[in-house]
Amino acid sequence: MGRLVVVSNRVPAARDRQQPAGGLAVALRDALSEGQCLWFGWSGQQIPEEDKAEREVSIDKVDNVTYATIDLTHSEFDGFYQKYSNGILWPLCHYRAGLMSYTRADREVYLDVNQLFAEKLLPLLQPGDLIWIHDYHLFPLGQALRDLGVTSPIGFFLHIPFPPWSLMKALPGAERLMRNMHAYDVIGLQTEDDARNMNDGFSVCGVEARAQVFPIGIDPESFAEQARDGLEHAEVLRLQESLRGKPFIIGVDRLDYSKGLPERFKGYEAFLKRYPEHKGKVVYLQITPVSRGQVEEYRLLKEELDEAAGRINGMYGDFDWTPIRYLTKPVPRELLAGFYRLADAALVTPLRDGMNLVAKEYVAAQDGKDPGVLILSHFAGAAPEMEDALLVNPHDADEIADALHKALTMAQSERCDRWNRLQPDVWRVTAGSWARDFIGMLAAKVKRA
Ligand code: GDG
Repeated sequence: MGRLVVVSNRVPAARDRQQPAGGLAVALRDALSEGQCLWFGWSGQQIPEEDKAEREVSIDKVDNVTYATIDLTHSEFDGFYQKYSNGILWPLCHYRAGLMSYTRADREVYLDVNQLFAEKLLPLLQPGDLIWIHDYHLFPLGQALRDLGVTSPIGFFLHIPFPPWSLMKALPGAERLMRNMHAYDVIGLQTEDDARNMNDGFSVCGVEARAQVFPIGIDPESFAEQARDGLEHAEVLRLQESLRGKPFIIGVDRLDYSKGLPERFKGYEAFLKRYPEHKGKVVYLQITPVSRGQVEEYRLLKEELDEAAGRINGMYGDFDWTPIRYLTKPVPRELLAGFYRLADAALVTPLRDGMNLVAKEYVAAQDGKDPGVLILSHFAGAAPEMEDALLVNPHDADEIADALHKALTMAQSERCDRWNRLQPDVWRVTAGSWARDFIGMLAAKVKRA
């Protein structure tokens, strides 16, 4: 099999290259462990406009993986990453066209940065490479590479949802985006719904391309091991002591409007109101590290959540009880695994999500003899694989409230039954199987003439 070339907006920072800490690096760990690999993308650094002409790709080789990165100028970062990728494509793909603020100028910057990626990657490519491009930042990159004469197989995986064409066409230039997808030999999406939506778009636009389903997973063995070892960490023990045997609910989400956090807080409030027997007894820890803090929508969301947590704690709390423990700093991964293990229930209630790995991590972290209960939104990509969770509509606060009550009063035998039915898929559809399936499909593509 040829050399694997991964292209993504962000490339792991130098400090995370020896031991990947999360995200794509963990998902690709197996795939990157064999043969020579190249990983190309943005360095995470911004440079002044005047340094643009002299910028060069910087190369760092760690074992068999070569990391090749380029810097972006402030205006490229702003137009390509903040405005077009995160201010237009992200909301639209999460069915929130109303949040999208489109300008033609941002689209130009997005296309220019994709062109820049193609031009900087081109000299690094070798015959026989398999090129795997990731996510919405880089939709047009495949076509840009083809235009430069690249004939290697190129695959594209979209980590986030793809909306129905009737919604997608709200994007000016949507048809061109679809036509450019023709450049890819393999197009992967998370769920049947997403693949159907994209394929409908292809039919409407007359594009001969086909999206297929490659659901992503986690590395359940190592996550379960981290969770088992969790109690060796002083911080996990400190959390356990602070609970004093009280029922414990956990939520873990990047701060993002797709994750349904204000709706979740409303659900928790409805739970306290309608099931007052839990007041003073239950502990809910919401871990929400701030992301994309420079984008206006995210700043507003943070204010809304800060306000809601403060209000709920003021209204329902007592001198010896805080209804929501709300953190906006990240928690180290090994502690997170231990925290999940302690939790009697997890709230995973996105309004829309490509997959949602937290749902899978929570299941992997449980002790099968006395497992906690997963409360999961119908609108997470993980929902079709996880029907033995308590599935809820995140827009219905009372449904979240009922699910919380049900989870915290559920008999151990039912918790075990549900977990025993959830566990096999979490172990079967993993990060490793996802990457293997995708790369296998890509390798099977005959070289274009
Ligand atoms: C995109 C798609 C798709 C969160 N807080 C902390 C922390 N996390 C970790 C979780 C989990 C990861 O971040 C989040 O993954 P998700 O899948 O839930 O969501 P996105 O970041 O939106 O990812 C998504 C995914 O791509 C993969 O294709 O599933 O649908 O939106 O691993 O544990 N990790 C640590 N501290 C935190 O505070 N260490």
